[in-house]
Amino acid sequence: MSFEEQMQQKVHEVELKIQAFLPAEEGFQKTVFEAMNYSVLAGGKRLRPLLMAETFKMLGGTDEKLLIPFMAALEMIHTYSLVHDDLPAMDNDEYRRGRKTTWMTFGEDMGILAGDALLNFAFETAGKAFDAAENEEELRRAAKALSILSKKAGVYGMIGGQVVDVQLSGKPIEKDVLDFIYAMKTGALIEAAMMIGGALAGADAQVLQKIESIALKTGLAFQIEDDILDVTSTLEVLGKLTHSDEKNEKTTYVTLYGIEKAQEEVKQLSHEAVSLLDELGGRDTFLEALILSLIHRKK
Ligand code: GRG
Repeated sequence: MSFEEQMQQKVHEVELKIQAFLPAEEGFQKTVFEAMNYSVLAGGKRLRPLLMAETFKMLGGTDEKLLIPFMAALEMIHTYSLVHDDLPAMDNDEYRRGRKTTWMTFGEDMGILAGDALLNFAFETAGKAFDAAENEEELRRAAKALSILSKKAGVYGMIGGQVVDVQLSGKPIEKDVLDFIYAMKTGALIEAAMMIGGALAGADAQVLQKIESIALKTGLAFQIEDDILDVTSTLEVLGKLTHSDEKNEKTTYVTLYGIEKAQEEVKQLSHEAVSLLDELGGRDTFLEALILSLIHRKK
């Protein structure tokens, strides 16, 4: 099977796993359930749950009962971040994942509430891993995974990065501050994905630290490619309007260095990530191919 065929199959399997945790659209608060499902089911690349599952496998994990709730939880947190990022007070975007953004479809109030709801529901979902745990060791691994998830999604992770990003929109930014924003805003959830996969497979602190560095490089490369696609792609391919960074007067790797140099940086960071992965036994794994495939992604 080619990499693309394997990828398609794996994404389909991830979709089914996530769907199983989504709320039924019923009750007086039905609208918020519809808005949550609308945004999650719009179909993203599912990169974070995929990275989680592939890191888990690479490190010898087999029993997926703790892993699956965390895969769904992380995709819910990622989706909430997109729903809020698209709001008028943030990037004010009209399209996401090939359809109208959640706030455009359900109103700004429901956009805010659906994002809040997804964040909270993510932790309810992750909690299901504790119900599935059958012994002390599994409970310990689930607790480690939960602590990674909460930290990386919060003020010392994704939200922290978003705060600096929002505050500095329209202002010139030095490279070190831009790197901070990228590491936190985008890198943190990629780190969460791979570290949780590792923690659930029973990786020790030293291995988790190495995974964090691999994920950081992968996350930085991913965000720089996102900058490039924002100026080179189209709404049809990307599923969201392009030139969003220009509209929001954001400093990016493209505005600082130009497309070619930014692309070189993506390559460099991805290859560094892969050589660190090899040290952990990741040579010729699907995970390695996945990280490298992001260099030339189209969306
Ligand atoms: C707390 C009010 C409030 C808002 C939070 C934290 C936050 C808003 C937004 C996070 C920042 C953000 C959206 C970073 C961008 C990271 C990024 C490149 C996202 C796109 O990820 P893809 O390409 O998306 O994996 P798909 O749709 O494929 O899942």
